[in-house]
Amino acid sequence: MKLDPFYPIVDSSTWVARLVPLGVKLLQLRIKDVEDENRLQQEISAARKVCERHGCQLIVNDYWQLAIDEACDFVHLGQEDLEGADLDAIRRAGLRLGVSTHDGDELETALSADPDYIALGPVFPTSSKSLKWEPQGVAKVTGWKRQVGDLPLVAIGGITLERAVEVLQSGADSIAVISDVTRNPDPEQRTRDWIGQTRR
Ligand code: TZP
Ligand code: MG
Repeated sequence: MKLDPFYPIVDSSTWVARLVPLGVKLLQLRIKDVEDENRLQQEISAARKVCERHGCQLIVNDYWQLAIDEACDFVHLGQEDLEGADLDAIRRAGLRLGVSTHDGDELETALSADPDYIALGPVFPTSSKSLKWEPQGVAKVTGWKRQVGDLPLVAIGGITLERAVEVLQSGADSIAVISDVTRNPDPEQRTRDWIGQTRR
């Protein structure tokens, strides 16, 4: 399976509606500040509709049951989510799975879940998430890619468009990015630039 090299992460269906029509083909909805189940479902459902209309694969962070209910494409889980998630149910529903990793032990745990991609981060310093791991650097991306072989590798953390070529050349199949797009003064133009400069 191939992943699009540009993998933006956004926190609302409003962002999905802004960016996906520009040609984004892979996107994660990562909602961290909503607890109301109905609202979460509405957000995921709205994102799903936009993605479906534009041929974009939708990855839902954390909310695997809602992702199944809304027939999304992927679920993305952190290490801490793996135990509480019904991985068989995710598979049976035909969804794919991505798992975050930050070190060798986590890579082993992630691989035992038989994921469809592995994410490694943070590659560079990031202010979008507080993490106990130091920036991993691009050499680690190369090492991870050697270990996962054909399994797609997503690099995340502090990656800007200016760093994208180096990260892809280091072995990443795809780059997940939050702030370089959503905190850019012109997120739409930045999205077009990412697509233009990364699409194979
Ligand atoms: N996981 C590891 S780094 C990170 C996440 C969610 C944040 C990435 O955001 P940014 O703004 O692209 O550095
Ligand atoms: Mg999580």
